[in-house]
Formats: sequence, structure tokens, C-alpha cells
Amino acid sequence: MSPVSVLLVDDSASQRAVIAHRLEKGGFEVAVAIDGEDCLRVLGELRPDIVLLDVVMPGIDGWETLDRIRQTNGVPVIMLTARAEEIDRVRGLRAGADDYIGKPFQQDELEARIEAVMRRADLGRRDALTGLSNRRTFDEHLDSMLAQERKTGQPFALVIFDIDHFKSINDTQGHPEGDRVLQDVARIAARQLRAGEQIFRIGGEEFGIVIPGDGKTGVLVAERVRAAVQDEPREPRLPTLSAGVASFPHDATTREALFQAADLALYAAKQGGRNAVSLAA
Ligand code: GH3
Ligand code: MG
Ligand code: MG
Repeated sequence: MSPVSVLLVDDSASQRAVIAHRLEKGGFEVAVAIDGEDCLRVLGELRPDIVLLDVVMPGIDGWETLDRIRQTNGVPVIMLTARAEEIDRVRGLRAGADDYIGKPFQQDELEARIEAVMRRADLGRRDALTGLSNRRTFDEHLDSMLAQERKTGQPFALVIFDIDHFKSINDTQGHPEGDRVLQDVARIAARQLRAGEQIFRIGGEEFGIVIPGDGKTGVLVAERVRAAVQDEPREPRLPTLSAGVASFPHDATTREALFQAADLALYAAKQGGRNAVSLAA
């Protein structure tokens, strides 16, 4: 089995050196980032098994970094910080952290927690091929958006993407190339997202994006993603995408109905010739 890869995010060079050294001695593979922005940049390039994230950092702090990671990425995150008051720990767990360790910590506790988090979090919430959050996380996210926006009345849009004629890539270029296409599409789509927007792998070659705003906003985002994948300079060329968009509360007010409305719109985009975005009627 390959070693567990850790991305260590800490603005203190001395802390980074000490923790990285200990982890490497423990058999982990370690990459480092010097602050939140650097962490997000590195996550665009590497796919670590787990992120150890400092909270107090200049620029975007650990909380905001965690928010931004969770837009696109189901990677397990352990918050690692001197600020480990109960209120901080609770905030971290609620914000989508998988665990919380106060500094200073014992080396064996850190390793044991990394192993425990990987057993728990990674399998259930994250898609192993693309690194995106998976269907289960998507369902939970939609439920929590619905609960929140029923109170505030703010609209949000659901986009479902489906890769066009994807089966023919597996059939003609082989399953491994099909897998690479899925990874590339996921990465390019994730790159198009802005604050508050989140992407998930919800099926074999289907992706869901949840967007604050109405159906028109959803169509704009979907169109941006569709165009980005189409325009990607890659050989062989990537397949095109079709998308269906539906919004809360305009088209539906439950998860099932919203999903169904977006799926029907997707079906219309496919029927209309594919490589298109369609808004729920
Ligand atoms: P359409 O334009 O109508 O969407 O056609 P399609 O070929 O994309 O749709 P279809 O649902 O017939 O095929 C989807 C294929 O995706 C079938 C399945 O084998 C493949 N697939 C699902 N998950 C994976 C995966 O993880 N890796 C690879 N390589 N293929 C996958
Ligand atoms: Mg499909
Ligand atoms: Mg398809």
C-alpha cells in the first residue's frame, strides 16, 4: 500500500519543519503549504489523503480555508491549532472539519487521529476517483440548504451535469482513459466555481453543482462550466456536457422534487442534441 499523503498547512516555518519531520519519520508522505491561499493552490495540483490545517494564519484563516476546500473537495481535514477551546472545536466540527487537535500534541496521538479520520471520513463522504464530495454528501448538503433557505427564503439552484456519450470513450479508448476524462472534467468544472458554489460527483458520469441564486444564475454557471470543458486544450479532446437546471423554491421545495426537475431539464438538453444547458420548464 502506498504511504498516506498529508498536506500540512501552517504559517510558521518552525512548526512546519517539526511536524513534517515527525510525520515523515512515522512513514507519512508530507507536502506543505504556507497559508490558506497556498493550501487551495496545492489542492488544485495534488490529491493528498488528508489535510492538517492550522487555524490562525495571515490572509484567509483556517476557517475560511476550510469553507473554500469544502466547495470542491471531500478530502478529510484535521484542524491543528493552539486555539483548542471547546468553542473552537465545536466550530471546527460544524464547519466540516473531521477532527481537531490542540497544540502541543503527542506524535502518536496525531498519527492515531489521522488513521482514525481516514477510516471514518474518507470512505463515506468522498469520491476516490475525482476527490470530489460524493452522492451521500450531496444529499446531505441539499437537505441542509433546503432547511436553511426555507427559513430565509433565499433561492438556490441545482445543476446536474451528465457527460455526453461517455460510454463510447470507455468502449473505444478503454476504461482507464474514461477514468482520466472523469478526473479532468471534475477538475475543470471545480475551477469554474466561485464563493458559495459547490460541486459533487453524484453518479458514474454525473456531477451536481449547488449555487446560491435563482435558475438564471444556475444557467450562467452551468454554461460557464460547459464552455470550459469544451474549450479545454487536451488531446484527445474531452467529451461535451449536457446540463439540467432547477431552482428552489421556483421549481420545487423538496430534495426529491428538485432533483427530478433538474433531471427532466437534463433529459430535455439530451433530447435537444446534447452539449447544452436546459432550465426546468
Ligand atoms: P448520454 O450522452 O446519453 O449520457 O450517453 P452516455 O454514454 O454518457 O450514457 P450511459 O449512461 O449509457 O453511459 C454511462 C457510462 O459511464 C456507463 C458506465 O460504464 C460509465 N461509467 C460509470 N462510472 C464510471 C467510472 O468510474 N469510470 C469509467 N471509466 N466509466 C464509468
Ligand atoms: Mg448518465
Ligand atoms: Mg452520459
